[in-house]
Amino acid sequence: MSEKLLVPDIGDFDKVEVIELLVKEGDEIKVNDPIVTIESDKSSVEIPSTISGKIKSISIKVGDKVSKGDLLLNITPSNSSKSEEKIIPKDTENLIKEAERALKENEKVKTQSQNKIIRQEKPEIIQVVNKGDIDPIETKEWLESLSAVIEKDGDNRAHYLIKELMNKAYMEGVNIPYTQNTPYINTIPVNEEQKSTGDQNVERRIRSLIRWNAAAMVVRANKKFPELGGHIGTFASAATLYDVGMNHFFRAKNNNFGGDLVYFQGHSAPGIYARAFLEGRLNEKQLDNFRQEVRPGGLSSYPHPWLMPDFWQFPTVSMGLGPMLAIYQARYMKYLINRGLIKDEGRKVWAFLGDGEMDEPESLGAIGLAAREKLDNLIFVVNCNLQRLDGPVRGNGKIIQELEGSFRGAGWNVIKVIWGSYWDPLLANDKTGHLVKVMNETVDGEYQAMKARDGAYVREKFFGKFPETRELISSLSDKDVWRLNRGGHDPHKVFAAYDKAVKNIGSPTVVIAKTIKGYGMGKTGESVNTTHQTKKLDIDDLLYYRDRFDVPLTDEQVKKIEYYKPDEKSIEIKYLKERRHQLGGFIPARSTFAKPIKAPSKDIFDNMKVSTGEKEMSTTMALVRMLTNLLRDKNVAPRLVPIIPDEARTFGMEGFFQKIGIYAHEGQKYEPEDSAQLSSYREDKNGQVLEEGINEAGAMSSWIAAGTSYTNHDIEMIPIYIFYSMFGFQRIGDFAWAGADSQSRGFLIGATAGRTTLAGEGLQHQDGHSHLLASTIPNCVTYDPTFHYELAVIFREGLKRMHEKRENIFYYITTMNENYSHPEMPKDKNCEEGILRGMYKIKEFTKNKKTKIQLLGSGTILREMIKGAEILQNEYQIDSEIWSVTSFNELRKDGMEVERYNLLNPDKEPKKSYVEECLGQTEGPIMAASDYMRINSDQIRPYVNKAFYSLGTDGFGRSDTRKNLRNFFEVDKEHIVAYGLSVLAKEQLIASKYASDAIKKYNIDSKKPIPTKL
Ligand SMILES: Cc1ncc(C[n+]2csc(CCOP(=O)(O)OP(=O)(O)O)c2C)c(N)n1
Ligand SMILES: [Mg+2]
Repeated sequence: MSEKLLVPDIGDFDKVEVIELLVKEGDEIKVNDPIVTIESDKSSVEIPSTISGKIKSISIKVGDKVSKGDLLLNITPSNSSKSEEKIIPKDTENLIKEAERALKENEKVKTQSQNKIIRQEKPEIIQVVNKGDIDPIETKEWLESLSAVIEKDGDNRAHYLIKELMNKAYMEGVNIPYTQNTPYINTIPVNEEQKSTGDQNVERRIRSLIRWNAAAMVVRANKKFPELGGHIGTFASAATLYDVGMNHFFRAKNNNFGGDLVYFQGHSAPGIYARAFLEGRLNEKQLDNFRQEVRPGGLSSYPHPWLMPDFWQFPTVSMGLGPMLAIYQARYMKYLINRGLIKDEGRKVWAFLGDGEMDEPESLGAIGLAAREKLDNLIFVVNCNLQRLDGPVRGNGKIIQELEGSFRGAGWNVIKVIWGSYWDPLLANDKTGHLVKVMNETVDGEYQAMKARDGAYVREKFFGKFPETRELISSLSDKDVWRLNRGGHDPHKVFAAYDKAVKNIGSPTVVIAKTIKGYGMGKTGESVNTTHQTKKLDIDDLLYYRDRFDVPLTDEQVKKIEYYKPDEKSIEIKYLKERRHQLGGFIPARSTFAKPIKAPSKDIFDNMKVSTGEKEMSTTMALVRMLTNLLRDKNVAPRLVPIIPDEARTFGMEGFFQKIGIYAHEGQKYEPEDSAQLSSYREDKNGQVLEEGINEAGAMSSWIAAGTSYTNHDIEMIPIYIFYSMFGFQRIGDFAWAGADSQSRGFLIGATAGRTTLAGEGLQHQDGHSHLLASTIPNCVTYDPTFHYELAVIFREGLKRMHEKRENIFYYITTMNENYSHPEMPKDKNCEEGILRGMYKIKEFTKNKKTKIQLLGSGTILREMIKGAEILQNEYQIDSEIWSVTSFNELRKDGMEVERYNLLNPDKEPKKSYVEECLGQTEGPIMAASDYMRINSDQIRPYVNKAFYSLGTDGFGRSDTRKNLRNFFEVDKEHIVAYGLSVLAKEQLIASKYASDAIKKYNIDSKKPIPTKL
């Protein structure tokens, strides 16, 4: 007799290709041996055998498409497979022994404790005996005393006594920390719950329609184009959490109020669209274009202000960014209030987060700051559905308890919403404490499994743990047991939690709500490990979902997956609109009423257009000078937000401490050590500098908050975040991307830039690629200026474009710490235009009128170019034109656009790229160099119809002097001369011996490996 091995449940996938056969007929296989590899468009997996035996026949071949239930193999089971089952492996044997031993121990404790309890005289409340309680009677006496205190003198007195006891214990040497955790029950006692004034029946109906439409839009989109994807499970679990907020708490921006700011969890987007549909803000056609944004009118997959600029405010879907951005948003709101730039209207920042998301280091990374800064305008709602994408968040533990400990330890107000109202009577009747004990001891893996089963299972596995708990539900049917709801799905509990959260003063609040992933999705989607990726529901699932939430659609309509929108005059629509009307309008909505900032007059920058003469300075210093000048401009000064992560002294900005002060919400409570000094460390409640400490991610979050002030606070601000360039994009690239999506406007200054310009610091500090990283962001405008006047022209234009004309771009400018003198700005009338477009001719060497080379230099390496050109002219009779390239990135953007135009318009007169305009008519080959990787200058290679060579700093940095580093990376004047001659020889413009001689003369080792290999 043979047995059949079938394709097991492979989740969402259907017709998946077999790409590998790992067995052949006649093979002896064992259970778990891999049989075939199948591959979908997302992943490949092996299918293991569930039978031991000899393969009789194979029914599939490579290239076949298989689905669940298809036949893979016929196997003749081996006799041994049965006996195998009986053999208990050694490890298992030990485990069993250990478990039995533990059981016996438990028995012992139980009987001992029972004996002790029996000795008592019928106590009213029997304390559940905890393991390790050596004297339960004494415990009981203490607890009764505490109860008496609570009854007589109230909570505060009890709390005070406990605190004193803990202090005393500590002083007596009991050095065991106490937990930050409370029992696994709701934080707000039933008698303290604020009741909602809403009509619960109507709200439930509205919520059901939102649930339905959210699921329908995902299913419809995927029916049309299965590649589109989408999520049902996240919103299904969070619907109540959002709805209570939407109906009662989130206040919109309008003429009278600045608006609460809500960070929606990215994967909940369908639910937010579904509500907007009922509100009449989106139509069916738009819902049908979910995730189809290429043609205008589609809805973005997730919250993306760039793609839906009137709707979404905050990009949150890269998990972990939302929590941090929200914290810094709340902090920035207080900054604006304390600086007197906006009114204090009691606005709140709400952030909705996933429990899996809390594992991102960024998620918890700034909670200390939120507490320290007393951000009582901040409310986190963590949706604890106990699952993330692959499985449980904490199968063996309890995510809610873990988060409670972290947040309370950091100083937050913690509100746990674990159990729904149906549990209230059970908890009230839990006189023995056994129910709370089970709640405490059940791990999340079990909680999840229970919700994937049914009431009978819960009765047995949860309540069945003790006779007392079994008894508690003896009068409930399995259906009733199944209905015992989780707190996050209970609008009463959620309302009470939000009510407490918004009234809390002096600390941020986290609402930790327990829910079910895929709530209501039934067997295919509720609480199962694959819930997250469910984007298709079959007809039975849809019918179940309709019935589960009483959606008034016929079977036919369900089969067509129709949306449901009640009539405008229906109670539901009227109610929903009225609620939003009361709360000031619709949410989310993105708008701006900020006034532009007039760019400062040219003369503010004039002193940067004259030569510095003998005076040497770095571009970082020039920048600080310029900022100091700007602080004198009455329009610009108050709007500047200098942001520095503990490097003000490195950049020479300590002068700002006194001048404009460091923002500190509590002012300065101490006399600083350096109080006598001019640039003494000065903290101030209305300080202007955001001194972020060693915290680039936080600093970038502040920059984003300030850069989007124009929409979130209706005031245009000019954030200038100055950082070590190496710790910029490379460190916080994802935040920069989110900042771009958010349409942030402002300056990022990569200071101490350049692989060879920041000398001694070494490999992890020396940046030779930040421009390339910046170039990946479409709306980031980048510059690598050499001279102070270039910086001035660029900066002024930036102010104008971003803050006067309100273009949604941001600037990345590198500045260096090498000191040199800066020349006067060339008088050429096209110079400014050239600086801004990316290159201009800065110098020409024409003495010899024979052979010529075009030299392009950027940043500090431009100066090596100029020095090299002097040598070429004086020692080798080579003329040259020197071009200062302020931005290879900008040149490339222009080149791409022009090239594309020419290709799309073959019949028209071709346009010239700016690079071609500059270099097209010039004489000689081109050699470019920068303090960045060669690919930086190579970007313009396609747009020059000439021989093009580039030098750059590819490879790991290392500490040494600038001179040695430039020699090592071959971007010093000597290499420029030698390579320049070699280029000319290659182009057959001079004899090769000149190049060979120069290589010898400058001791250039032609056998040295390229620095990328060193
Ligand atoms: C930085 C980042 N990594 C990975 C993902 C992919 N991803 C999307 S949702 C998800 C699971 C989310 O789980 P959880 O935070 O618990 O949210 P839930 O959907 O359960 O509410 C993952 C891993 C992402 N969006 N962002
Ligand atoms: Mg989750």
